[in-house]
Amino acid sequence: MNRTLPLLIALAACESPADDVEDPAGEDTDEPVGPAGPSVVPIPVFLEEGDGDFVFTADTVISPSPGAEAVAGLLAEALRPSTGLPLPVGEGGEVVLKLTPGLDVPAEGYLLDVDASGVVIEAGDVPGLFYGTQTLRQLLPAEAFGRAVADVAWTVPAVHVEDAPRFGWRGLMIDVARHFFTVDDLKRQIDLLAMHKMNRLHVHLTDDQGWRIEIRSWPALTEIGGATEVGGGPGGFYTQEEYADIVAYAAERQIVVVPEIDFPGHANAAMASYGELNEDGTPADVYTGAPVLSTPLWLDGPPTLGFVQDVFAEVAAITPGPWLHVGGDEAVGVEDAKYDAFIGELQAIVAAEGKTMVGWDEIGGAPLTGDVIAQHWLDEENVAAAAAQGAKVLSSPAEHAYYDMIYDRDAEYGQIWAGAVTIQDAYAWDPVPEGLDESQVVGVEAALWTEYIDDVEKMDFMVWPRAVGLAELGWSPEETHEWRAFRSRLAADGLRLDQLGVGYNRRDEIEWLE
Ligand code: TNX
Repeated sequence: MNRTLPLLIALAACESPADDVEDPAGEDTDEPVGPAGPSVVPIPVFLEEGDGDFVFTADTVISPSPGAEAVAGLLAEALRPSTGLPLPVGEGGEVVLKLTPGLDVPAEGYLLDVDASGVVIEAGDVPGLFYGTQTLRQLLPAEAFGRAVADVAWTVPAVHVEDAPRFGWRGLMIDVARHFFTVDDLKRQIDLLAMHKMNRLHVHLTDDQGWRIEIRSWPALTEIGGATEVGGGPGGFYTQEEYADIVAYAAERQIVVVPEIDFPGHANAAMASYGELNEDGTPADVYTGAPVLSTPLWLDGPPTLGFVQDVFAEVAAITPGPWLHVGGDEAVGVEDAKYDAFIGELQAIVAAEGKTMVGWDEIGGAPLTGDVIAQHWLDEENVAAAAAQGAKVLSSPAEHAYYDMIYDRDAEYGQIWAGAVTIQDAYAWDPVPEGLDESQVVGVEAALWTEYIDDVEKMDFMVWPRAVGLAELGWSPEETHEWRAFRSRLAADGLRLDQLGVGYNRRDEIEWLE
């Protein structure tokens, strides 16, 4: 088993990142391909332009079929502030959202037709319908994403689109433990994910530096563990009601929230909250440093297993989604046999809650049974071991999908242990690990670890536009994956991010538009 700890040998902050960091900005100086008609990101499976266009006016009505009302409501809400149009939802309108159970399109897929007389989006499931409306928003001028009324013609080109995702899991992980982020901060990222057809938000809720979710049977976890963060700030936590609010907001936007409680490593915040979780019976010191500490749970402690069970029972109760992430990474100093046995306990706990266990790739070194997802971040051997035991794989290789990594040597903050991750690096990689079959891969996920990310501006800058590349990698067919063409789509998407006020990195790999 390989449970290496790269951070201990890594440089942490990056005042002066290593000189051998690659800077591919100069590698590809060719003009981007295009402009080639509508710039929808992720690029749809099939898009054909027709003649003419449809124009949204003060008379336009959005008409949902039964079951499509919520999606229609969200579309109207999204378009009213920028268009200033009333856009009522009702019968007999020009913009038709048709939910047709049994329609012959893949899960989350949709058909979209626009001509001069109107728009028809049809799907077999609600997510598909929602994604059809996201494509429609992107076919409008970028100003449609603004928050104030813009004086432009709300024209949609005539198109026929057939679309469905390559992978079922297109996610972003946000570490709210190293630095705390508010409910509204997460909702804002949820909006940005949803417009790019991403469908998972993985929240890293616990770590050495903080515990962020209320557990009613163990209140000191948030009273003590919730009151710290990297750098000594006040930290914070979500009450169960606040967490449910995040989950519901995400669900309306077809995003499943995946909660992570990281055990057995990274458990210092819990151990600082309760003396009985420590071998010497006294609470551990709180930890507010940035470097990874990875204090493991006292696995032989009499209350430990009951504690772990209580935590997952409460988290499962506020998790309508099918997944519980148990961490499992960097259990430094834990003997293999104890680690393996503990992973076995976690599998039983998660199964008893009726959920599927997700863990970082180290879990591949332990015996796995049943439905498990191993999240590849570091070690291909662990991934192969997990897959050989029938586990599915979620691809988050640090050198492409860790957005706490710097973009380049000019970066003012960020990690460098996995190298620089340029926009191209975030886009151009194979989500199917060597030796695995695509059917063994559930999808892709980026990770924003927040040791050095302490505000929303930094979060925006590190996540965007890299996550646009990931979104396309997770959604669009492999044959469409072409960096030069993506560059022009991304430039167009930059205009949308501008409208939304996202402080993304306008790095010169892309010829950004004004
Ligand atoms: C490794 S990725 C970690 C995290 C750190 C991250 C920083 C993983 C499962 N563990 O604890 O925050 O690197 O890049």
